[in-house]
Amino acid sequence: MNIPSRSIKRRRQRTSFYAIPLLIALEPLLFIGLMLFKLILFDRLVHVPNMAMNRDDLLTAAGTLALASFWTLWLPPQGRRIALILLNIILTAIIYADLIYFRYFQDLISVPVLMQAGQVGALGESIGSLLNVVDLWFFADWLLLLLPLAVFTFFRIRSNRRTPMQLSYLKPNRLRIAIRRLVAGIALFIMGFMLVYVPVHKAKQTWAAELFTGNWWNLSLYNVTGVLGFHGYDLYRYANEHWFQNSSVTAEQITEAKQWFETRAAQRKALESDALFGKYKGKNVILLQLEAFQSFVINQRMNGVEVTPNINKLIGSSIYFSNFYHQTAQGRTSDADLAANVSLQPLPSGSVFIRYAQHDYDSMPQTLKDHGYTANVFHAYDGGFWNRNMMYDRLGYDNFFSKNSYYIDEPIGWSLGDKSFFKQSVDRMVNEKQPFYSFLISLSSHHPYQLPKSAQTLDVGTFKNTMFGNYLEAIHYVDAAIGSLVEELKATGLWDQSIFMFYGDHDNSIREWEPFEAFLGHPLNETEQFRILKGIPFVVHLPNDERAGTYEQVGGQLDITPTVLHLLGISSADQTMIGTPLITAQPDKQQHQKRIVFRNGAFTDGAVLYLPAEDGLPEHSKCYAFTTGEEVTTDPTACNSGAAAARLELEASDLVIEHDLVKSMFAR
Ligand code: GP9
Ligand code: MN
Repeated sequence: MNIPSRSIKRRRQRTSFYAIPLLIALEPLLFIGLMLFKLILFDRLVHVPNMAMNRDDLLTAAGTLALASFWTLWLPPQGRRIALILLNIILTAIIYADLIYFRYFQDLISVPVLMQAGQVGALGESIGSLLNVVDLWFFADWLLLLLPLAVFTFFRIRSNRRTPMQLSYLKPNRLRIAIRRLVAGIALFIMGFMLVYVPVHKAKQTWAAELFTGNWWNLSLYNVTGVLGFHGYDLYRYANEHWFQNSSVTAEQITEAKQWFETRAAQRKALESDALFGKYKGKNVILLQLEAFQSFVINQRMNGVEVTPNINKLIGSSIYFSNFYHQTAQGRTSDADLAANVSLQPLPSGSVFIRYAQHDYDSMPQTLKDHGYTANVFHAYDGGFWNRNMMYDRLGYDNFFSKNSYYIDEPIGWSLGDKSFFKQSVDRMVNEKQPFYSFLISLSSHHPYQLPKSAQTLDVGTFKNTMFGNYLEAIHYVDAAIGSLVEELKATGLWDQSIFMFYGDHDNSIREWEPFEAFLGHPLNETEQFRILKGIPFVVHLPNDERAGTYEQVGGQLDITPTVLHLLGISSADQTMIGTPLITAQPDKQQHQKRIVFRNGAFTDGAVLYLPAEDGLPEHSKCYAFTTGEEVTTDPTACNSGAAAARLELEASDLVIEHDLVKSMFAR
């Protein structure tokens, strides 16, 4: 055997001093470069408006790749190469799966999606149409680089195994190599961490303060963290909520919740002898959820012109609840949807649609389907928003018609104008098997309420070009859209065959009271402010204009499903719901026992309004007379029992949602 001279050995060792770290870094850098190309390609192909990848996003993406691969630097050369090849294959598969999923659902795959079979299964039939030739770029490196590299590594390992002694002289001090690998790995980790942490932290401090708490859309997370960052966070979120958080629930808690829901169900059961129970059996149900539609605009005029002329007219032939309130929290539109269709309280943080879409619920669509109805939901926006694709599948709808199902022939705000949205939705309803339940979610009156010039038809005077003025214009437009919708339903003959209803989802997020006071013409005390902030219309039109009138009894979104089931004669005595029917033959009789509970613990029963203190101290809470707004001083305990009952309602609701106990509350 040829033993190299001492000087040759030294030269080789010197070369390896520089070459080894370089070699160590070269392959991960190549890996990061290749994967960055795929992430950019992904971003171009999904093409989310206002979210195109910029230079900062590119650095964040490089950071996530560094975090995914830093540990490979601790492995010996062949091991590192194999690990990087495997990592490339896995990450490419994830990115490409996301792309396919996005093309269908306008959303990214999350852990709950994978747990919910129906969701991914829906892709099956359309998979062919979701593939594109340009996608081959995702796999080009596999062919040109990885395959030859894998073959090379394979033969290298084999020859090394055969002649281990021949190369041994090349190995300088093993300890030194190990230290270099360790340092290189740690350096890459720190670099990756900083590249991800700094921009995410900056976003959280500025425009995306609620990014991780009240998250509403996977794509908004993607916009900050990139696709791999999103999956990292999604995994963490799932593990935290399902495995690490104290998820134990005691038998005593379950018994208390059971008793609570049984008592509420018994109240509904007692009303089954009511004359209106089942009076509208078999009728279609058309329910509209109107974006940011508050009730303070109803029956008001601007410079002599009615702000909501069509609704005012409709109220004349419908049941109008003038003391009806939204019960939403951070989950905004999705909370309203949950309240109205599931009759449970929203969570104190985040949205049930996002956090617990894999749990079971007693929902209006499913219950109606169990009674022979077809149930469809219509909303002309991206199906992934508020995790609707998943949640609607879970709630039992037959179809979710999202943005892809509509022609955007009247672009307004985020998407399609409500006029065209309603029109196109009715076109579908006409061909639907009856009886049906149609749930329509409008969008044109979404913050910041900026309508195209052609749709601004209300003279808002001094409010012109203010947020409040824009809001009034948007409301006026939505009112006109409802007017056309009612005409359309009458023309198709569906009007008399249906219970037609609408309600607002939440307030308009305008927090200064001056424009409200100027509009209403008087100053507003705390009770009035609360009632305006939470007040939304609830209008129910029954066939033949039956029972039309204005009803002052208090009600809230959680009462919508029980009200519908009552009219249709479907028992909800074994359903885990909080609300009670609002439309009964003798509504006044019920009034004294009705309590509308809000997420922060506030409540009203029509006599008092209890507002808990923001600092949580009971002595700072307020108890007002509901109608006069005067603080109740005669009886300091007037709100105490109601406040305690409100807390019990919220606790029972949270318990069944978070621990997936809805279906186990009643023996069925
Ligand atoms: C979007 C719409 C708006 O699909 O429902 O949601 P919001 O921002 O009002 O919660
Ligand atoms: Mn909304």
